[in-house]
Amino acid sequence: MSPASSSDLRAALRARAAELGFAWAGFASAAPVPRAAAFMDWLGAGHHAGMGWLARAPARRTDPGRVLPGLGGVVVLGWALAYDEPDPAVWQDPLRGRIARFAWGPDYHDIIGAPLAVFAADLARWSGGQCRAYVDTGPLLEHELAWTAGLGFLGRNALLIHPDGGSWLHLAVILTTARLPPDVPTEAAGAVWRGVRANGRAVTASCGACRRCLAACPTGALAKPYQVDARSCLSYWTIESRTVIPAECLGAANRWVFGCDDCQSICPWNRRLDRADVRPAAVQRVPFEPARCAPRLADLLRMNETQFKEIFAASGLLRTGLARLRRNAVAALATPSVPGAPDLIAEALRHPDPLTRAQAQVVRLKRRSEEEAQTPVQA
Ligand code: B12
Ligand code: SF4
Ligand code: SF4
Repeated sequence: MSPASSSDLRAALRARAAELGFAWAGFASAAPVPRAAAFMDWLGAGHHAGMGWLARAPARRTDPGRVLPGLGGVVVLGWALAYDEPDPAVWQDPLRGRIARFAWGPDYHDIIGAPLAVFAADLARWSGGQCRAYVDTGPLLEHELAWTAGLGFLGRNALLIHPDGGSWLHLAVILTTARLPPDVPTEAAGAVWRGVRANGRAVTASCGACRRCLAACPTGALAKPYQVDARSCLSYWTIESRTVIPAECLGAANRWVFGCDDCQSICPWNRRLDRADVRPAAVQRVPFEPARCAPRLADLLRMNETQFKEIFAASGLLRTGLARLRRNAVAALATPSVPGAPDLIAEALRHPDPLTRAQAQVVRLKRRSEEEAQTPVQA
């Protein structure tokens, strides 16, 4: 099949995306993104922390036409996920770490990669144009492209929120030389979201007066709403950073050992997937498995490579590696309520891996200074 007009092509692409399991599809303009200045300000303020790759050729990142010369249009796809609620007895257990939901199942880059490749091949064949497809790793501002493609609005938690499914989603972007007219950004489509009604009331696609995520962030990384200061974000420290996690990001960190969901699990938009009347047809369910989703901190400290690869088979944690996961487990020992933490810290201080020892040192000093601050001064 080869659609005759650009509107036929858009319709055929939407249908193909749905067949392949994508919950949402939209089309963004080939022009530079509207809020490029906000990205530049973010970089200028140093909010990208050690992610130097974000600051490399920033003008390219804000202008997809520089990534694919002759760009005619941008397709943005959303992959929706629904997660089982964690077992409270396991999740609240102070001896266990917490893994962010997106990493509970197989690596999302792999899950989305295969259907995305099929989609891009169909687009190239139908249009006769060139295509480049990305999930997460392209030199692109995926939020901006998703917003301009009408896939949702940007929340104060700095995540893309689809009004029918919340923020538990992943984005994929396909740049193409085929001419594809853009959709309308979500807010511009009207304050009331496409006629969806909750309990008979109109739903406005925005955060409104809500500020829950700002209060829920344990480290103050959302001091400036709509943008994350990665220098304080636990997701940055536990996934991206290769160095010791600094003392100021420990303690209140809720035992997160890979990523962090505090600014998402609090968000009222993330209850939408529970509602059969609004949730999209294509939603992949991910189960809660204690060993993969909330492993014991002591187990992480003592785990060897074979056990790591077995427990976290096909998971995104494999990219970060055991050494950094162990560092994160040691960092979680700064949480005051972890029973037996001093013994585990002592064990970590003797570990052969230098990163583990260095992190243990930071945790030990932090705990000691907190204990000293609490000790009454003798007259
Ligand atoms: C770098 C990065 C990070 C960094 C920085 C996070 C960030 N929000 O910028 C760190 C390591 C901290 C991170 C963490 C996470 N990430 Co991340 N990350 C990225 C990546 C690779 C680039 C993001 C980027 O360019 N940030 C720079 C900022 C400035 O860009 P921006 O958010 O688009 O900024 C715009 C807005 O701030 C807007 N703006 C500015 N002011 C204002 C004011 C108003 C009123 C409005 C409306 C807008 C607005 O303009 C800016 C310019 O475009 C993207 C993939 C990609 N290539 O885009 C994934 C991506 C954003 N991450 C993703 C995920 C899942 C996560 C985590 C949830 C993982 C986890 N559970 O731990 C956390 C969430 C943290 C958070 N609250 O954002 C998903 C998000 C899906 C979604 N629903 O939005 C993405 C899209 C990857 C994917 N393909 O699925 N991530
Ligand atoms: S991921 Fe965690 S630390 Fe980062 S902004 Fe969200 S709540 Fe804050
Ligand atoms: S918690 Fe509230 S303020 Fe934060 S993103 Fe969700 S709706 Fe917006």
